[in-house]
Amino acid sequence: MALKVVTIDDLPIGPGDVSGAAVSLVDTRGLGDYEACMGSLRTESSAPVLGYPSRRRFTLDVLIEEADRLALLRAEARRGLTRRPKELPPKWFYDERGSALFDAITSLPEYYLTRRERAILRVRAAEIAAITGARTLVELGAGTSDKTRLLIDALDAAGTLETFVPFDVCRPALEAAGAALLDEYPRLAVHAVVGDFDLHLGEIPHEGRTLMAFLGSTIGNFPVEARVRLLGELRDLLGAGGFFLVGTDLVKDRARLDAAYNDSRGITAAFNRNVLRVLNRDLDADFVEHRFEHLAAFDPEQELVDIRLRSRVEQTVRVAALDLDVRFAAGEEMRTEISTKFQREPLERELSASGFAPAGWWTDRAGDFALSLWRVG
Ligand code: SAH
Ligand code: AVI
Repeated sequence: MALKVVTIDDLPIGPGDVSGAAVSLVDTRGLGDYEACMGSLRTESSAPVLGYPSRRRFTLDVLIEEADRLALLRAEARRGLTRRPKELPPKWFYDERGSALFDAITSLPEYYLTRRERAILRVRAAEIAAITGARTLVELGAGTSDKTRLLIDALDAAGTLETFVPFDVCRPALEAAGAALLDEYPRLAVHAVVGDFDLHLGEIPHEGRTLMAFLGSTIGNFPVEARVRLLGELRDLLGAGGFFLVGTDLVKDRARLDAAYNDSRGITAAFNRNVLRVLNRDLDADFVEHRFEHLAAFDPEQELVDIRLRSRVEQTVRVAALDLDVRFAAGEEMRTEISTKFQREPLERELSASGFAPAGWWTDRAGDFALSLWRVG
């Protein structure tokens, strides 16, 4: 697959200019319409503003363009819908609507993960900044980078941070977050990268002492073999002396886990079914959402929450872009995500085996969630 890198450089500078330009980048584009996006980009620099560096930069590298994204979706949907049991990778949840639904999940009363991780970061960010002295902060699966601001604040206060590199498959999320960050951090360069964990990790730019953060327990969405592969790639990318900070949800009482993925307002169900909308829109499919039921249950043997869509009826779905008719039996289940829950010792063994040495382990007071820091040996 040919990948083209588009770099948007040197957006206007100064507090008013930057926020205005960045917001208009997001607002004026047909989101998801990448051609229109490219057409609306401006490259200009204006006079220095007192108290600000003479040039500030917002760079957006697009490692996966729309045509490549659609080709990948076609390949992964064909593979997933024709195998038994059927399965779809979770990356396809995250169009603009899916990212907004995930954001809504993070404030649900049942979904404790985000609050717990934020609580740890509030207390530990300064310590993490002191240990790492990072000049570059990379964030994998950055989304809104909301909690990450605690790390940025601490690294900024320590005076080491120069560049923030949010990496995500969801371009609208990166654009919105980039706009806000430029406004909030006048000294920070933001180099956002639109890419896929499975394809583009090796192309993430980073200079000097680097801290790579993978928050939210997104690492738990990888099956174990893919997770081990990912850790090896991150170790190689970081090189000796690089730091890896990872958020992991911990094994706990089954009822709380089940509740976290079956919220009473149905937001998680809508998030799960969003993948069907993505297939309808991008592959000209005719899934009817209410014919699929959201299922999520903790599997204590595998220590993961298994997230699926179950066909309520026998039905055939047409996926026109694949020239494919997909038959679902009544009650047939299709896996859309796993969310692994971790324990300290096995996780330490896995990271050590991948070449990382422990540099910090912190949990919230209830012991629900862990944030751990690792140094490449
Ligand atoms: N880090 C944030 C968001 C977590 S949601 C938090 O802690 O709250 C998971 C994020 O990973 C989403 O923003 C999604 O777009 C991104 N993501 C999922 N699969 C991806 C993939 N294959 N490649 C790159 N990003 C991916
Ligand atoms: C992004 N990821 C860590 C979330 C999780 O908890 O596994 C995604 C999610 N799926 C359903 N609710 C939240």
